[in-house]
Amino acid sequence: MAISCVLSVVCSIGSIASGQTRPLVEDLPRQVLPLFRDLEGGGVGSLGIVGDSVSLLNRSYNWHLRGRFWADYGSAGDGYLALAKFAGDCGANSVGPRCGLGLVYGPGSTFSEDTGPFDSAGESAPDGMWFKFERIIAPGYSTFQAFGREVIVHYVRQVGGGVMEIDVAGNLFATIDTAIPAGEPQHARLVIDTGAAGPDVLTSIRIRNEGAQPVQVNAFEMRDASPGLRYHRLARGGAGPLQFLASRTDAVADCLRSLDMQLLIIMLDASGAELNNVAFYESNLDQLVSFYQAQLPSTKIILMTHHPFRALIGPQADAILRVARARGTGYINLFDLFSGFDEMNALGYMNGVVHLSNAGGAWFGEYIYGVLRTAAADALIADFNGDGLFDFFDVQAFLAAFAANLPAADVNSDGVLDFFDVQRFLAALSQALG
Ligand SMILES: [Ca+2]
Ligand SMILES: [Ca+2]
Repeated sequence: MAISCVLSVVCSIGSIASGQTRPLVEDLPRQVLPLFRDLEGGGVGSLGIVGDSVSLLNRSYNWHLRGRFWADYGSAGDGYLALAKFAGDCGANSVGPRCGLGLVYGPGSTFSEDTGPFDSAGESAPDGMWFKFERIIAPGYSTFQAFGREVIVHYVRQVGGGVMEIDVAGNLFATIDTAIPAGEPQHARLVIDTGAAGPDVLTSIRIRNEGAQPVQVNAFEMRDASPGLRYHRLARGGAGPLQFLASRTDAVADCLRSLDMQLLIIMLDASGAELNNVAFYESNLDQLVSFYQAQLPSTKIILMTHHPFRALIGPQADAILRVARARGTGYINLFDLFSGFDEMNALGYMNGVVHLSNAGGAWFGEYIYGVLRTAAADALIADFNGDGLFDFFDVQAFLAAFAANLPAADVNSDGVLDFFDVQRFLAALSQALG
């Protein structure tokens, strides 16, 4: 770790009780390589964030982070977004970046809270959030406005499930019976080609249920045919690892696999019974990471601490680092970037005692994008032979290209092949190897 500190743009400053150093970042190049290789190659990058209210609310860092990706690589769509309470509050008129769907609630429509422990229906959703339609007096229905060329309806097939009719732009598109005869709830998808001309074009989608048996639809996943980043918000207010452990179901695993994520960022601090028990928090986080790794073997993972809005985040930042090292994930430490709430608040970065203002969201989004991009720049150079590994064969491939005077060896992109390319390659490899 010492060499990565010496060469890194961001270096270690925090310290933990044992006297060891708590780095600001660790083991990122390996984690970001698949995402950025696809983006740099003109493909689709799929990024998810499992988080709490800090990753749920409008104006927060995640939407600004997504915006930075979109500015550099384009938008491949708005991704997975729960059809829950909050979705309607952050559309085009939000103070921050757009982060929602347009919603027109109709009768018979009920939906989960966007915060707190997962209820039984929420255990079939990766973020615990759901929307239900059922006939009460009149048929149940709601209309949504969704972005992009494709809308994937993520719904649940279950015992007692009802029949939904889905209209797209005013025309009946599909009638689906969501009932199964027995067994645990299952995740299912309906793909709608909206015909929309781009990622910023809205299509009206109306779901209705004539019957008394409820239909559960968890989310829309908005996709576009254009290359770029697709961001999936998988966050639930007030939830820590303990609450997310309730989402270790087959339905959630199938849903997560369908998102094709190259990178998953997990940003959960302690909540509930974990608050004053770091060991319990650490154990729960470890089990949650273990679940994601088992279900998503090709998805890279980064564990990220919270900003230092309260001192309790410090010991959790150490616990997160231990889990990251044990599980082989990356690590981003936001806790040591500021001295605490007062400093962030004086800078205008806070909205209340926990959440980020739009300015704070922009600052942290920019910062996180910067460390991801820096790691990606190193990774893309270090994996010179493009096999996803950093090893001696990359050294061999680089030296061969350098000796043959190939443009690919101009890794510092200054149009000249010289010693500085060798230096840049070795620095990138050193970073990548950590
Ligand atoms: Ca390689
Ligand atoms: Ca050069």
